[in-house]
Amino acid sequence: MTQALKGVRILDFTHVQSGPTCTQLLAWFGADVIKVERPGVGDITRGQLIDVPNADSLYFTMLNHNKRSITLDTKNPKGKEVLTALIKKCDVLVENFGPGVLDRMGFPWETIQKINPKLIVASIKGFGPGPYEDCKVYENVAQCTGGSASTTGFRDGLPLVTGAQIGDSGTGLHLALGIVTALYHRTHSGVGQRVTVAMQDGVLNLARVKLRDQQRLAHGPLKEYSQFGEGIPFGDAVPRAGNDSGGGQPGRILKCKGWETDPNAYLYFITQAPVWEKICDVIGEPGWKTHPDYAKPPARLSRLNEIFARIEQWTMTKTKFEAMDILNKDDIPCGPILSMKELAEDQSLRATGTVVEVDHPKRGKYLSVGNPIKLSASPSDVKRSPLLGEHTDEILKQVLEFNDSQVAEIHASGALTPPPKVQAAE
Ligand code: CAO
Repeated sequence: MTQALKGVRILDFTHVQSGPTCTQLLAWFGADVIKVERPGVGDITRGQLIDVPNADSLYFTMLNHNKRSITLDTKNPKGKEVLTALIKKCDVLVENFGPGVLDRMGFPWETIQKINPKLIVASIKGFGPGPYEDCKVYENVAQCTGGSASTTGFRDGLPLVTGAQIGDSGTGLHLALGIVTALYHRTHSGVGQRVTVAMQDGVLNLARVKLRDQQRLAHGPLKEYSQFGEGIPFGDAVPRAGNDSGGGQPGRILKCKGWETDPNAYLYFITQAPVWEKICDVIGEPGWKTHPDYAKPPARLSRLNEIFARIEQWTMTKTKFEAMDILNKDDIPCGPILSMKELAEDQSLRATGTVVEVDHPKRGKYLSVGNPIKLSASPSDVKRSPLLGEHTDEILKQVLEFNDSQVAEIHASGALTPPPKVQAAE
């Protein structure tokens, strides 16, 4: 079996989370990803949230699998020569520098196109063209400016950011799709193009059901929101909806047995209309199957608090896993709130490669999330992240075909640092 992106070479100028998510996916699909890092420093995340002394952080290792690392000072004249040579040899350049950085380095799009007209240049920025285009952006800023935070949390509480990194990793996913689309386009056009994704746009794309609700507000209250049943009027913007389901089938998070001491003893329960009669039987309310206040979905909308309180009386008698087993037998959609501990220990996720154990020469074994996208003819093999500059000489010789004296000259220029020696963790 060959890997889907075998033969594609990526010049990876990404750092922190958004860009590295994208290039890691491409590497998992078989692309040769060459990560260019600043000599001595590297991707700033190597040294952030350190848990094992002298080892790259999990923040870095979990976002940079299957890549090669070269150090290069792109502000050094010799470094610029090496970068130019790399641009000639690569299919895609991916970057998520702050606005204008690539131009200031001396590599604006026009220059890159002249060096290699087939190169695809893919960028993540915080905002697209407009009043904020020059702003630097991190994850939570994107969540706040993309419509997620204003619609997350409880109606009478603060806007909330989510644990899922929709601003960074979400935008990285969008960019990866843009890159493979541009690569496909190049197979018949023969030319490269620019691919850009703004983090604000990526988050808004993921929050599109809330823009749907914004427009529905003009035609009346949002009846599936809890506040409708509570008689609380809507304002002119989509409110925060707590744990209400974002779709047409009402749902809530309900307590399960043990909730008093276990912060994750909860279950998401959806009162899907086609299985309403089964729900009534399970919770011991057979009368609700025919009662005009409960039998049909529109009648239930103003009574959701009462209905979910009754369902919760039932879920509180079961653990989240017992409830899941009982409800699944009747095709009632539900899901336990799984902690990170439970996910880390989940054997089925290990079996599919979604959770993988990786060995690292400086930190030993650690867990990571593997490739969540499964291709039947192109499986992903997760390899550890590179040490800073681990492949510098290998790339200079193998990819750029420099001879020993040319490599020595580049080293002497101070444009890069010698590769580290790799030794197994003790
Ligand atoms: N050699 C020499 N210089 C290098 C270099 C290299 N290999 N790699 C980077 N640099 C320099 C850049 O040239 C730049 O210098 P100038 O400002 O003098 O032109 C400098 O490093 C800083 O680059 P930056 O602006 O990208 O980095 P930052 O740490 O100041 O900001 C971030 C980080 C993430 C806020 C910014 O890159 C950004 O807004 N990126 C776009 C949005 C994004 O992806 N955000 C998500 C990040 S993940 O949460």
